Amino acid sequence: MARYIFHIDLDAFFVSVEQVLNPELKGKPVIVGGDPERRGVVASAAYEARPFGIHAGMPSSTARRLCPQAIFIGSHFSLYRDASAKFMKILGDFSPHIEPLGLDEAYLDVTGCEEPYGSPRQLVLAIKDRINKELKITASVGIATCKVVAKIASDLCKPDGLLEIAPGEEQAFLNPLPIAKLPGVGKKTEQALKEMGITTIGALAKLPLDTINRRFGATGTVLHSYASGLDDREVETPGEAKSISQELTFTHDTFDRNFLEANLHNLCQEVCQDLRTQSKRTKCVAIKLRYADFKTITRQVTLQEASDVTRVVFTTAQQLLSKALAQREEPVRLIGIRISSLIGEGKQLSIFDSGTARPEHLDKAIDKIRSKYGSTAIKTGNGIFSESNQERL
Ligand code: DCP
Ligand code: CA
Repeated sequence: MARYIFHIDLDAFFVSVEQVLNPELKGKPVIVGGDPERRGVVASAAYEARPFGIHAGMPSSTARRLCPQAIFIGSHFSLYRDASAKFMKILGDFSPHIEPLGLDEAYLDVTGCEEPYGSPRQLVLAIKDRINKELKITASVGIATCKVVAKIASDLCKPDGLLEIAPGEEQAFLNPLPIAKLPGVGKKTEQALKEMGITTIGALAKLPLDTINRRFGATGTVLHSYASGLDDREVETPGEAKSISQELTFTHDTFDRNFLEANLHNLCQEVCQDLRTQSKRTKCVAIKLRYADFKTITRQVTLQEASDVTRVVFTTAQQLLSKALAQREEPVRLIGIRISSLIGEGKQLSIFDSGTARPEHLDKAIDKIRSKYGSTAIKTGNGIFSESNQERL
């Protein structure tokens, strides 16, 4: 299953909060920011003021010159902080994987959470509805398989928009867009790229990586992958240990499913042992496959219930592997596992849990032996396999 990532951004945030408190301001060219008489700057502009060329960061005096009928209001930060807290709480009700960015925007990884709603789009509509009802503010949402594409999509559909970029459509969506739409491209980079004849995201993606690296160094690599719609950054919930991952590159590329599964099992055992050592459980399991042609995919799923049981993580990873292998028939050169959205201990054991209690005991016994005698000392049935075709990176 591909990832579903939302980028959610409230429209004209400071202005919208002011308009909720004073409905007379609705539909008018309101500007929240510093006093035009005192060299203040615009913090937020209503959409009604934007056709005049007004944007955040502009001197308020310029804004007044461009739009004399604009209504200027000073900032009230405690109001914006309260609205922001309510906004984040609403998002948290829809997915545990939430990464706030500032007061009025956030990434949400909803992979697996969309099922009860029917589709990611329906889930977005439910979120927008809650925000509308509880905050009386509109939001714009981008849906994509990665952060960078979701962010660009939400920006393009403002205000009160919803733009979904289907898996596989990323490059076609990005190609015609002006280079300044790519996160990470500021004024200076935009100018430097223009001097190289690059004005669209598509043109940047087509440029050989060497050329862009020579000019921009490591930043160039990142921009080049973003322009190609490639971004495997996770949605990182603050305060949580980010993730635990392990991967293995094979000496020879392989089609052999049993071999892949056996190695996947060993990797699961390792990450789960780490997880248990940290007294944590995981809510999210992802696998990574790199094919002979270096194309790399990740597939991830959210568990119904957090777990630290190797069997649970392995069974989930095995299902992801089966789906991925069914979708692409290419020899595999690397396999990896990542568990994320880690949460602390506190599981309440129920009397009905006897089914899962046994694997937990087995895990404990295996952890003990492996930590005493090393990771090759014991493997369960799934993991017994030749290790001559493995190379750890
Ligand atoms: N902000 C600010 N100064 C800036 C940019 C933003 O004080 N230079 C504040 C005011 C904005 C809030 O941060 O309301 C969110 O910033 P956004 O860039 O998301 O802008 P808006 O929410 O106002 O508008 P948009 O609808 O384009 O998101
Ligand atoms: Ca905003």
